[in-house]
Amino acid sequence: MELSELGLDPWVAGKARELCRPDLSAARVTAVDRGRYRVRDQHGEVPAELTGRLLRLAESSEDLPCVGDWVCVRHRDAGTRATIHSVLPRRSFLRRKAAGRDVEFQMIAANIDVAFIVQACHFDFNVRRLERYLVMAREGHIEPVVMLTKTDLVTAGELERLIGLIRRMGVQTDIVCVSNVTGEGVERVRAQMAPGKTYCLLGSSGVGKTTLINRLLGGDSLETREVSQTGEGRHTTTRRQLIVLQDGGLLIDMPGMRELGMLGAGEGIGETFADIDALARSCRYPDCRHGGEPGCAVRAAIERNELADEHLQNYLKLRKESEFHELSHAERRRKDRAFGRFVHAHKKGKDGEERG
Ligand SMILES: Nc1nc2c(ncn2[C@@H]2O[C@H](COP(=O)(O)OP(=O)(O)OP(=O)(O)O)[C@@H](O)[C@H]2O)c(=O)[nH]1
Ligand SMILES: [Mg+2]
Ligand SMILES: [Zn+2]
Repeated sequence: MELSELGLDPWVAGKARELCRPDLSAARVTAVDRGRYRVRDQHGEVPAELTGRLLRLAESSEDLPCVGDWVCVRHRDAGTRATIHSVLPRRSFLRRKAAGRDVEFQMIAANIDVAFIVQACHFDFNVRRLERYLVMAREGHIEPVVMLTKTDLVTAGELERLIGLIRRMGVQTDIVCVSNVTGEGVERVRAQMAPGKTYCLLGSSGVGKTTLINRLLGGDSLETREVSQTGEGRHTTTRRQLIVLQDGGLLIDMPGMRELGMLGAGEGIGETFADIDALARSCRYPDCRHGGEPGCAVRAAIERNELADEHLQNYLKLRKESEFHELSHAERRRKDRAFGRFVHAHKKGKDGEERG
């Protein structure tokens, strides 16, 4: 399998030529499971570990490889294992705020072209959560597509209603509907996926992500939940892995997300709420918070029933969270850098040979 079939594009290929010299080669991280990695290149897939140097130089978990990353490796033991020496720059990424109060980001996956934001029509459907995922994808420069699963559990009328709710929130992305039970829509998903492009399935536990991948693979090679459940309970998929489909598309399966922390960047928010941003340009005050100021064009649109109030509320909430994280993230980065300089100076002074 050529590296381009594994998703290597000219931009990353250029980075690889520059950074994997002189005796390393490029490979893609296909699985991550608590510190254990697998990488794949034109020779096949092998287990891999990080060099001590990579671990030492990492300032935060964001600097460590995640599934979908391109890395520079050296093969060992007659090509049966590899060591990962560095992570190539990411073209796109999915990340979230790590659990806990600390402001640190956790990389979920990298170098993805399209993220399917998956919600089940039954029990799981929630437009606010959907918007959060849309922001998350766009912030990481990934094109989102909404996917509704388990359509076999609702009537056609109910499905129409759900799609209407999504559209009412100003969501203009594609919406695909599938049932893994009847197979409806599965071929449409397959047709949307191009060879050498990377896709991921993002959504709560139990919505049918792995079941869909199995259907696309035409078998049941991946573990799914035995009995049909409502979405509560344990996670079936526990590791993130990149799967190569027969038609050449690359698909990342991941565990459902329990906690969807908010990420930095107003960028993703701006794109997801483009309708509000456009209206806001006509507000009387340039710094209007749309909280009842006179001449507010956003409020006026809600009054005219052209904009859902819930959509605005979600926007205001996400923007507030985002501003908070932006600030604390910047603050933390600054401290980290100061700390890094301290360690560096300290090492230089104390033991000059501690290097590499
Ligand atoms: N009725 C119905 N049930 C489905 C459909 N797709 C999946 N299921 C069932 O939903 C349950 C959960 O499916 P999984 O594929 O394991 O869900 P998942 O999204 O991979 O869950 P995690 O791995 O925990 O994140 C299983 O019992 C499936 O059989 C569907 O389209 N319709
Ligand atoms: Mg799964
Ligand atoms: Zn306003």
